[in-house]
Amino acid sequence: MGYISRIFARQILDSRGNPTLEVDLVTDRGVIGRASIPSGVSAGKYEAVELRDKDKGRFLGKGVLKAIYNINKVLNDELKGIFVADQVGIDQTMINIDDTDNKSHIGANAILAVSLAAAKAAALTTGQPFYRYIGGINANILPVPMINILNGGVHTNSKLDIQEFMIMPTNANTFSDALRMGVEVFHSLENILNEKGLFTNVGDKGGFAPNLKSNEQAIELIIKAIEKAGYKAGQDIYIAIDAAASEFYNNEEKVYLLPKDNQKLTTNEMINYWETLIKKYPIVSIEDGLDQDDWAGWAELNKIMGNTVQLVGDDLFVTNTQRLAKAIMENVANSILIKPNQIGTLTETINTVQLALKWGYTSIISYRSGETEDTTIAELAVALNTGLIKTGSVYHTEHTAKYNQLLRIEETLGSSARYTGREFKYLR
Ligand code: 2PG
Ligand code: MG
Repeated sequence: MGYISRIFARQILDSRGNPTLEVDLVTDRGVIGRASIPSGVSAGKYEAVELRDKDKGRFLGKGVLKAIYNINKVLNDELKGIFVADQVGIDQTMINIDDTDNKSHIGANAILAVSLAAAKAAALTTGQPFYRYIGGINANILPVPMINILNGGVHTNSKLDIQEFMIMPTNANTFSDALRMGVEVFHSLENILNEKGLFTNVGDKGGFAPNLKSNEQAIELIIKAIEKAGYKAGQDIYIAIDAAASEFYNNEEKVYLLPKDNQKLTTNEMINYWETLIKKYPIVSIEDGLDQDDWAGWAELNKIMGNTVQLVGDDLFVTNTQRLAKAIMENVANSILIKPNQIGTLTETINTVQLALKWGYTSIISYRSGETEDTTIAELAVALNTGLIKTGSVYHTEHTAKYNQLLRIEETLGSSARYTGREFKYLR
C-alpha cells in the first residue's frame, strides 16, 4: 500500500504573517501527503509546545528552523520505511522520540505536521477523501458552524472583554443553507455598524472589532443583525461566546480582572454574570467562561447551568485526555474544544474526541487564530461526526477555505449528507 520514503518540511507563512511549518510526506509509490500547522495567540498554558527558534535576528524570534531540522533529520530518519497507514505506530514513534510530557523536545508543531501529512498520504493511497479515510462509511454529519462575527479580548483594541461572539445557524436543512444564513447575518451586522458610524474593519479572526461600550451592546447588535437578515434569534440562529477567561484571571488574587470593563470579579460573581447573560439572551454555548486552573469554579458553573448551556473547555482541556478525564471525574463541563495542535498528533486528537463522546460531552473541532490554507479540521469534523465546528468568520480565505471544503464534502456526500443543527443538544 505504501511506505514512507521521505518527509520534507518547509517554512511557509500563516495568516498573521508568522512563519509556520508545511510538510510533504512522500511514499515509495510517489504519493505526497501535505499538511500545514496553525498557531494560537490566546494559548492555554497546558498546551503542547510549539517549537520556535527564539532567534531575535530572524522573524523576531518566531522562526521554525529547529522544528524543520527535527522533521527533515530526526523524524525523517526514524520514520522512513514505516507503513504509511500505520497511524498509531507513526504517532507513537514520534511520541517516543520526543520523550517529554508536552512535546517540547521535537515540537508539537513538527510532530503534528508529520502526523497529518502521513494520514493525508494514506488517504490518497487508498483513493478516499480524507474524511472518509479517517471516519469510515458512517462519516456523514455536516457540522453546525459556530461563526465568529464580532470580537473583543486580546485580539482587538475594543472595550469588550469577551474574545469571540459567534452565531450558530441551527434551523437549516443543509450545511450550505446554514452557512448562507450566517453570511447574511455577517453582512447585515456590517450594515448596522456602518449606519451607526462604527468601525467595520475586521480582526485577525475575521470578526468585526468595533469600539463598543459593553458585552451586552455587542450581543444586542448581533440580535439586531439576525433579525435584519430575516431570522429569529433564539429560534433560527443562536449565540455562542468564547470568553477566553484565562486571559483575564489574576492567579495571585484569584479574581477575574476585566481590563476593558474595569471590573474585579470573584469566581462566583463571574458565574453570576454568565447566568445573567444566558437568562437575558439566546446564548447556548460559553467557552472558557472561567480560568484554566479554576476547577472548583468550573464545577460550580457546571452545577448551575450545565444542563441548559454548552460549557466548553478550551484552555481548560487543551485537547488532552488526562485533563478531560479529570473533568469527567469532577463533573466540571459538558463540552470540549478540539484543537489538534494543542496535543500534537492525530491519534491523540481522535482519542480525546472519543473519550468526550463516551461521557456525553459535545466536541467542537476548532481552528487557531493564526491559520493556513490547510482544511484538515473541516474534514475532521465530518470524519468524527462531531456536529460542530469553530473556524472563524466568513471573511478571509484562511477561514472560508474550511467552510468551502465543507461545501464540497456536502456535495460529494449528496443525499447521505446530514445537517443536524436542530438536534444541537443545548437548544432552549
Ligand atoms: C480560541 C482560539 C480560536 P487562539 O481561543 O478558541 O478562536 O484562539 O487560537 O488564539 O487560541
Ligand atoms: Mg478559546
